[in-house]
Amino acid sequence: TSAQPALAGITFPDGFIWGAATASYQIEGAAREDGRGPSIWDTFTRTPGKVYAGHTGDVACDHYHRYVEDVAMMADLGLASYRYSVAWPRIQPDGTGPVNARGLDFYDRLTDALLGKGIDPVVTLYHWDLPQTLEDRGGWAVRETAEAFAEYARIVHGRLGDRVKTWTTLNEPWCSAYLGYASGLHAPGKKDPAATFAAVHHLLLGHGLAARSLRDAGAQSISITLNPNAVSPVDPDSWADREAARVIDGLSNRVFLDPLLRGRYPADMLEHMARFTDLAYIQDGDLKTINAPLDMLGINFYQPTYVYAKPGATGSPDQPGSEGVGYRAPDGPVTDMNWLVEPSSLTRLLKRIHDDYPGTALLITENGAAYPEGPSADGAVHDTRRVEYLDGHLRACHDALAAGVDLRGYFVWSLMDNFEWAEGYAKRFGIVHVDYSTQQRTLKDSAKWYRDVIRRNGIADPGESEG
Ligand code: PNW
Repeated sequence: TSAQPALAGITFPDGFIWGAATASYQIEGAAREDGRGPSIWDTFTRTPGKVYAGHTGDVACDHYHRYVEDVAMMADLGLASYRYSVAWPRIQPDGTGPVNARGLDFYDRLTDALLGKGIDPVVTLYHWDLPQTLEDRGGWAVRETAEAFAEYARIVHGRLGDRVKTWTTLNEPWCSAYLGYASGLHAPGKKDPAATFAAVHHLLLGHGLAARSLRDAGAQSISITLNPNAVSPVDPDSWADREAARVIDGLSNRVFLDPLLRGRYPADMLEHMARFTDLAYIQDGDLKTINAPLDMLGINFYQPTYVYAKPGATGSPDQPGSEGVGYRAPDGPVTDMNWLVEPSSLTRLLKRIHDDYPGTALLITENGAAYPEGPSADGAVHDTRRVEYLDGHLRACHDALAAGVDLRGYFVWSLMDNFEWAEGYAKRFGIVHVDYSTQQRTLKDSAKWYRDVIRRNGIADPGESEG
């Protein structure tokens, strides 16, 4: 293997939460079972040309039938916490109206299985599987979806709230709005800038209304997970490059962070959105609702972005308003997604959020890397680069803690290989390998390494013997 740099061991604070994350559509399968209704991802995966090789989540990791075995595997890894998401179309097949008890039963069984092994569930209410009926009525571009989401949140909390302490409303609203309604790379596959910004607002409003439902129902910890863009200017000495970075920061980060944590849209973003929409969807009181108190902010982090001023450039299709911005291609090691590996950018991002939005407890709700390694002749999966990726990013978290950032825990993405959205099953993010023909799970070297990290609450000095 490659020469390891001589790094000292590190230890995390007592009570630092060690977890792993998944999402319903990516692992469950059982897409037509027990009364589940269709979601926008069922529709999207059946639209030719949208998903790699026509892959769908119909079977995925068959977790719906194998959750007992999967929870045992989590216990074997020593996870303190597991972040799963609830499929809205299992709970309300049409997005509103009648509740499907068999859908709730599944999450009830899963939650009990986790607690039975001493694993604390962190429940995400929306990880992208919107009931198709709601999309047919306008999806996140309309206010009714935000209102329906709050009702759905109340229903799920009503069933699980006696056992689930930590609730996350939305996963990565940037992806839902921009990949779903601007570039169309994700479901529902629209390319409509006006709908994109209406979706931003209604996702935020849905969060705020759901946070209120959850708070009223007595939920202990309420959060939202964002995927903040760790964007920097290619040339920090160039005013134009810094301006390009500020625009992308607004579109990606401040448009969510400011309403959530300061109760207002940034002035430059209001101006920007007004180029595409009339802003009439922002109603009196909405920002107060969106600014509901948060107990934690979830951060998903994968890679940094470097931008520069590029007059005349069309910008990024998933970012309406990024005209004139150039994106630098990765200029270092990349993962199988062609995402740049640069752990220091995570430290920088965490410090920035801590400085600009003080008093917010942070939680890494996803971090990980796609690499293709599968079982080798010895039966093991030697995913050395994933171990290095995770090692580097945990050290970056530790650096942020040392700088005073209130970081409460870390969830690796993902517990196991799964349906990677537009990439289908071609990209593997798991610390556990899944053989999709047999559904066999095999711990990769990274899973064994992570188990050791959890056990010692830190990373071993490479001089120390393992185990
Ligand atoms: C996140 N992008 O998705 C999601 O929360 C996970 O479900 C997903 O599997 C994971 O990261 C890995 O991709 C993203 O294009 C998908 O910038 C795409 C982007 C960002 C995050």
